Formats: sequence, C-alpha cells, structure tokens
Amino acid sequence: MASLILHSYRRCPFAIRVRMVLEEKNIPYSVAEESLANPSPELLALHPEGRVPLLRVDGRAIYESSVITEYLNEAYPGPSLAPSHPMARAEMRLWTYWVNTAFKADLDAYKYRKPESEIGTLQILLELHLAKIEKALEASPFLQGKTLGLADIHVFPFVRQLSKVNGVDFIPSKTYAWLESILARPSFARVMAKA
Ligand SMILES: N[C@@H](CCC(=O)N[C@@H](CS)C(=O)NCC(=O)O)C(=O)O
Repeated sequence: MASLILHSYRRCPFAIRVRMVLEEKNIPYSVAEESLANPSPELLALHPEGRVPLLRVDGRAIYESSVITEYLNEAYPGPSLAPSHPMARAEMRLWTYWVNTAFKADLDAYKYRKPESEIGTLQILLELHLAKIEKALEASPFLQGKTLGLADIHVFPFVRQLSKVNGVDFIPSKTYAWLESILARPSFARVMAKA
C-alpha cells in the first residue's frame, strides 16, 4: 500500500476536506503539520505556491483539495463518496466550484468585516447562499442524496467557519442540522484529534 503523507494545517478548511475523506475511507496516513507563515522546504519544493493541503503518495505529490479528494475516492476501496452518474458528478463539481468562489468570497468579506459598511448586504448574500444549501437539503439529508459525499465534504468546512463567526444566527434549520450531523461523525472527531 502506498505511504501517504498529508501536508496540512489544522484550521485550513481545504485540508479538513482531505482529512475527512481519509478518515471516512479509513485510509492510513500521516500528517506533516505546516505553518502557513513558514512552510517547510518539502512543501515549497513540491507546491508552486507552498500551499496546503498537499498529499505525498510514495514519491509523487498532488495538491488542490478537490483533486486530492477525488483521487483518494477513486484510488481507495470502500463505498464511493461520489455519485456514479456523470451529470450528478458534474453537479458535485459545481457545488465545489460555487463554494470555492461565490460562497467563500462573501464569507471572507463578512468574516473580516470588509468593508464594515457592507455587512448588511453581505449577510443578505450569505443568506441567499445558505438558501441554496437549504433547498438541496429539503430533498435529501445530504447535498446529493442519502449518504455523505464529496459535495458535503467540500462545502461543510466553510459553513462551519460561518457558524463560528460571532453573532451569526441566520443559518437555516436544515443546514444547521446537516452541519451538526457532519461535525458529530467519528471521522470529524478523528480529524480534529489528529492534526
Ligand atoms: N485551492 C486550494 C486552496 C488552498 C489554500 O488556500 N490553502 C491555504 C490555507 S487554508 C494556504 O495554504 N495558504 C498559504 C498561502 O496561500 O501561502 C485548495 O483547494 O487546496
């Protein structure tokens, strides 16, 4: 079996995605905890921007969280975390694209209060984003069906970040319950324990 080393940073939402997949699929791995301000020479040699997460697989390296999660899902046995139908797989990648771009941009602006005068508008934008998640969860307990999948794993670390911002009380009920159910999984407990 390949030896896996994940260059990670405990609080990084992108690294949490990868660690969730490793834990959900019970894949053995070790963590090289990085400092974002002072990345290791190994990371700098393997990643053009010195970012985490980066996964070393024997002598090779891959980065970009969703590239890593899809690789792990395909390369390792156990129930797949991706839907089998090509259209559903495309929709899974659209969830990822959307959270990486629109949701994250508004979340970061809201979190860092930039600009302060726009907080009300940013909250409305975030409420619209959350309504998209809530709508999906009206049809099924997870974003793409009955079981946890890569769409959930890619989206939840950012909803978790929002839930931790002081005074945020506008996460709709199904989205909140979905988040709580993921945070209560043994895999997430292991992710948090093993940084
Ligand atoms: N698109 C990348 C984003 C990774 C990313 O931005 N990681 C942050 C930590 S959460 C990082 O390494 N920042 C350090 C830097 O940009 O120099 C992914 O999906 O893996």
